Amino acid sequence: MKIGLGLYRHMLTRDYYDFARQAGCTHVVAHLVDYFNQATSNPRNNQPTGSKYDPWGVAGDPNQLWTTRGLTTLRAQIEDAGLFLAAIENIDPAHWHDILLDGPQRPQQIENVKTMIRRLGEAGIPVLGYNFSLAGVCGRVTTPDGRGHALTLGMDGPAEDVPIPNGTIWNMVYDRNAPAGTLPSISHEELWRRLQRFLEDVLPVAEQSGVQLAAHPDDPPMPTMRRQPRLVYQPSMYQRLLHLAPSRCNALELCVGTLAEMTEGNVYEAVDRYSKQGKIAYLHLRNVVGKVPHYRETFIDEGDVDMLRILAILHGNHFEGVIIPDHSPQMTCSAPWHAGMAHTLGFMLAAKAALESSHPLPAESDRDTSGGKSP
Ligand SMILES: [Mn+2]
Repeated sequence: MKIGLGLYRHMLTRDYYDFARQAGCTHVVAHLVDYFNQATSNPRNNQPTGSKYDPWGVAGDPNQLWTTRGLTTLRAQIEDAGLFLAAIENIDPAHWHDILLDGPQRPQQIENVKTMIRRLGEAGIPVLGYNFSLAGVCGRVTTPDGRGHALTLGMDGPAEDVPIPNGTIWNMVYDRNAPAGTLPSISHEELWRRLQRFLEDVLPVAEQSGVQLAAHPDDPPMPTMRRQPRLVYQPSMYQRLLHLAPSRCNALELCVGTLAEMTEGNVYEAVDRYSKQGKIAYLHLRNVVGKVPHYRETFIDEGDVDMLRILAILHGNHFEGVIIPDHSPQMTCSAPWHAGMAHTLGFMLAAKAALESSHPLPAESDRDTSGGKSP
């Protein structure tokens, strides 16, 4: 396993790369969507939060796709800092809202996604994380209920009171001039059909480009949020997603915290099952207490999940991919995001060292270990 750090768009700077190296990372996962754009209730020194029904921010420019040059420059800057760029996480709602909505711009937006996948391949970036969701990451509340009164996120019950307004998708505003009104509810089967069409349309380009598509589960994993269905809200539903479009490029952005919030199944069995299949492109690590619709995010060393057991399963299944911290509660200091990430990364480094010293994998010299070295 390799240890990385996820950086939001405004964090794609040398200072943050140096911080990642100092904290022991070899890899970076980069977000190009600016979740915080023009947001009122979404501070930049935390994960994107919004509030229970307030969106994160305003989506990007529909006419500005990621360019090969921009991606290549980003990769070079990260490598210049001594790190590898493992993945780009998430597609801008401005570029694919009508794929999610099955709207009139869908054909053009399928071309958008194909173009961006080709450009990722040209830039040598091997993974695109995505989250096929209408409501997106929403319905959560921030409370000072973490250890030591840390501010943390969770659910205080279902989020069905306020449907999604027109012009909003994936918890971001893509059309500020949309007519008043709300999105009509659709069925679970309709959403699965949209996902299948999407995968069938773009996976051939992903295969040609050498780019894996990696699906995040629905966070929070409720059957519905804001009166819209969700796809992967139980661990077994990841298997349905894999069966939907068999391809080496149909893979998972497995989120341990989200799986732990699910009401069925077992997070250890799920990590074992999907890592044995070789289907985890990269992994989010986060601990929680409780399950939907009542849970809260915790520090990595507390909570319901035995993180050493999760990492031992991955190690035992020879998982070679990148693991990044997901979210952390806010630590009380002048740099809450940095402190939370450094705390999580220290735990991950110690666990990795303990696993590798007590259970070294066989034939280490025969395996590709280049990810552990600087480029
Ligand atoms: Mn996650």
